[in-house]
Amino acid sequence: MSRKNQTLGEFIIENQTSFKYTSGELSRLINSIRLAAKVVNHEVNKAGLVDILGAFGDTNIQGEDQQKLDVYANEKFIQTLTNRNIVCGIASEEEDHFITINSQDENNQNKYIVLIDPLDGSSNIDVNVSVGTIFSVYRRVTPLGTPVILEDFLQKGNQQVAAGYIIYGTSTMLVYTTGVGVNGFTLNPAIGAFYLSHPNMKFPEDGNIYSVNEGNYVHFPQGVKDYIKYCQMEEGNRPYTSRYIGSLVSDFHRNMIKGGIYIYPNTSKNPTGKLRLLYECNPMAFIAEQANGKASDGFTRILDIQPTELHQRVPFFCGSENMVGEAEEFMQKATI
Ligand code: AHM
Ligand code: MG
Repeated sequence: MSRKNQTLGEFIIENQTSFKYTSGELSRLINSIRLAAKVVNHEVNKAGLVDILGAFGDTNIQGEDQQKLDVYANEKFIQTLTNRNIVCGIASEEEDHFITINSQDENNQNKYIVLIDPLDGSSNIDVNVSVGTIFSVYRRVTPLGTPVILEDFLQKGNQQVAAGYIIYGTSTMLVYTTGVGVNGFTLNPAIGAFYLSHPNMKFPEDGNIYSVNEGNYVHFPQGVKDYIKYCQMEEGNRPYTSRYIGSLVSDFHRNMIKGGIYIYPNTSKNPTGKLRLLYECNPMAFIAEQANGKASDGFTRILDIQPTELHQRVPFFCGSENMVGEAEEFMQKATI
């Protein structure tokens, strides 16, 4: 159930019973992500003032060390999830190893683990272009009250309980799914509340936007080169238009609203692609599928890939169902 003008807090409470596992723990988890998002948003919005307040890495006027925003975001999300004692483990793009929480406490009955990319597309910050946070939630597979192990994190994407992203853009939005559709909430900065602005988001089945870093064209596999040429041909509703922000969350968000495909393929420079399976591709793939879209590595469904490493990379094709399907056909044909 959802209605416009509902706040995220109200939505979480009203929809708690539609979660698969209803102990209230997942609601508290989403609530703490909401809180950290607001704190990080505040800091991201000040990024343009670095020349006035001091550059990152410098000491600010209060004598405090300025931090890089991705490091700051990482700390805030980890702190919030740890302080509220909500999860038993966290893995982050910013950390080499996963973090165990209250591992010695056998009374720790927390069952969720979180994987997070605290600030994705961070090369865009200095130039005032949108960035995002991506998160993914699983139930642990090892027994409650024991320290988490790598196996808890290396689960297939189809086991996700929740996933979402925060986009720090012209407006700040939190978009998430718990496996019953996708809902988007926009922050009203005047009062610090997220309001349901985009209920039940869906990818159009088809679209005319392709998002890929064409600067890498010569390094792309033949199937992707052929697909791009197809996008550029004058037939049907083609040529398509090209839009590439270089910030996965923003490119994905636009494509979900307007219809389009995002591609980050393997290249001769990055033979397994650039994006990370566990905290970039899996959460976005879960959201995409919940919004009638599709996500693949060019051949296989992203959510069915068995992870083998925490920071594993995969090629990523994601967006409107028909467009991803067509791109896959080009990939297949090129291997024959
Ligand atoms: P990051 O995790 O280092 O920020 O990299 C991920 C980002 C994505 O948001 C974006 O789509 C992609 O890298 C852009 O890469 P490129 O500059 O190679 O096109
Ligand atoms: Mg990233």
